[in-house]
Amino acid sequence: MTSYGDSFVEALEKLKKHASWVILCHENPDGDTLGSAFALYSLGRREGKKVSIYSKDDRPEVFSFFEYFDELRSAEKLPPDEVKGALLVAVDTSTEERSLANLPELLVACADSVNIDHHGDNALYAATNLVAPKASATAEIVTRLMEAYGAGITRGEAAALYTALTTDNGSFRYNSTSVESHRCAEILLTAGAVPSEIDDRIHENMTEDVLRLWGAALTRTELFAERRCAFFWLRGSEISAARATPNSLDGLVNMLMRIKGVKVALLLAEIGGRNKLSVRSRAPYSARDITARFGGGGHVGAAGAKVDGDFDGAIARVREEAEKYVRVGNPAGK
Ligand SMILES: [Mn+2]
Repeated sequence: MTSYGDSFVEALEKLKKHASWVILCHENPDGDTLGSAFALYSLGRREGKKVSIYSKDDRPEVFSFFEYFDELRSAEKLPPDEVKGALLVAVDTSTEERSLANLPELLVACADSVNIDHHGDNALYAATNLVAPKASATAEIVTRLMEAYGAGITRGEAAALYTALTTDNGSFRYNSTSVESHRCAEILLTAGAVPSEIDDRIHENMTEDVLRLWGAALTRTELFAERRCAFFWLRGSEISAARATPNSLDGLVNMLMRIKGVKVALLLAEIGGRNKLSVRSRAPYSARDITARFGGGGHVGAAGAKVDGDFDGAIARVREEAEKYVRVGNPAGK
């Protein structure tokens, strides 16, 4: 079973008790928030509950193989009446800002709320906060919740959860991967998830233009701070010319970690008019501490932020802050 403690039991009781669930994914939804949400959505439907899923941003097509994919609705805000009498379930969402724009209002209007997440900097904004920073994906927690729920896990739910798990822990390669990650994989494979099929959908699915876009980024790799930092960037014009979605850049920043000796990897991409910074790190450095300098956050080893200002200014600031951080700031990391 599990060692998630009282909040796990509480979340489970609330899921069982409420006849209506409103499931919320984080902005720019990724595999983990979507896979976890769709698995819960499917369980709710099987249990005869009234369920809905929302996210601020559009659904990435790469996950279109999820059952009920078309049921996800994009909304900047929800009318509070929409959550009246319902259990609000936020998945993989560390802060209220990453959810729908009026989450604080929805938290007041709903019958009850559960926040299921694995970000160590989660702001604990719900009535029940089931937050497990050691989990390599929110999907690990949801897998255990579904197991404990006692209604089984269907093949479709297993595929969604396995996708969530493997996209968040880098196909079981990142240092977040644990015995529990593999135990969850065992549960999901037993329930019918097929890893090779899922990997084909997620990774062997790039357009030629996006592959060349990755190439453009890789070609301009810069190393600094005694080659401990690696950095590249992509302009909005390049991203739109390749018809790339934010999800088609997933995993790109990790390529920099393949360079021998690199401890901090940084990608700055101009997406939807914002300068999006993605950072990866290995000990003793903390990606989260670097992104915190720009008002962002995430995990110790993987974090993100939005950098204000024009793109060229943002490039300069990222380089400067990362260099300062690695050379003089917090070299002990966390
Ligand atoms: Mn996650």
